[in-house]
Amino acid sequence: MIKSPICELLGITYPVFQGGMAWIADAQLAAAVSEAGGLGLIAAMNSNGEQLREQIKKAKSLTDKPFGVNLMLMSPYIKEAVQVVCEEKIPVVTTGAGNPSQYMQQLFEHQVKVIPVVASVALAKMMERAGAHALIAEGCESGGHVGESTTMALVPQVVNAVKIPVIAAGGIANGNGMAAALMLGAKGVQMGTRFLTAYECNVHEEYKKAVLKAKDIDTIVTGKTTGHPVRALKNKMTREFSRLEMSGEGTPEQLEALGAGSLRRAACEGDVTTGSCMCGQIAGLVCEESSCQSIVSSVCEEAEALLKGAVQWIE
Ligand code: TUI
Repeated sequence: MIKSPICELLGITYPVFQGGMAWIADAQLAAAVSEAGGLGLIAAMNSNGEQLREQIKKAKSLTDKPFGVNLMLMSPYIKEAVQVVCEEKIPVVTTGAGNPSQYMQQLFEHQVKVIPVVASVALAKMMERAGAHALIAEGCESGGHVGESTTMALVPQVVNAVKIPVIAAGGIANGNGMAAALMLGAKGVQMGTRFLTAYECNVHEEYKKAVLKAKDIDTIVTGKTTGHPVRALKNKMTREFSRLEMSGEGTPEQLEALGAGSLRRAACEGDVTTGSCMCGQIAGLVCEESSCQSIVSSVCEEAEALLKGAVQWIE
């Protein structure tokens, strides 16, 4: 069985995190991933304090295993979310799309472990100095808000730069990806796209269908010119966004308006034409729906078999 120091740190069975997907990662998904032995995470992004508390209470009713909360640092409700996490004695948070420094002291005072998502060595070092318990190094293969570096290049450089455990994210959806991540020096993996088509994932059916249909080259990053680069499935909205962005025709206000509410429209209403289906480049590998239990255990079993078989390369 694959085990790593991150399992002991968090009291989980398998070193597999579920991505904190905004508008998607709810109590049901987080509880199912934690029940499967991984680390489930509720996305705080879409909720105010009371809505987040409700989701936390629901997850607690569905599992006795540890689960966490993902704090999206650009959220208008970030302060409330941190407060609720502390009050509800959540054992671990991951953070995304920014620098969580200003919230870390409060979280540490409430014994919350902090695992920031980083997209650069500079932020990784800063987070280690600030007391982070581990890091998630997320490459630009991932869906949603992305940095510049690929997982292949980012993970070993972050691993080299810090002493705390590093979790790899971006472009991982099966045992090959997990085995590769461990060989890059990661102590575990985070997957988002793979969990989009889990039975327990409440994302709209049309969004699931779009992910299942997607091929290797069906995602695109828009928003590089606005400072909010986001990877999503190519559709009418991303084509229009790209055209406005590339031609220089679109004003920042126009681009902002095109993006506003687009993830919620796709994830909750199933508008996969003018909504944003945030999704990673590995979508082409995600071809069936399955339970979180089978996702977590099959990815770990595949990785274990591959790692055991790797002696074939040694003479
Ligand atoms: O956060 C993510 N992925 C996300 S957040 C999100 S919500 C959203 N909705 C609509 C439009 C835009 C966003 C959807 N997907 N991943 C973690 C992540 N963090 N990836 C990259 C980073 C990151 C990038 C720069 C973290 C820190 C950073 O620098 C911060 C600094 O101040 O140095």
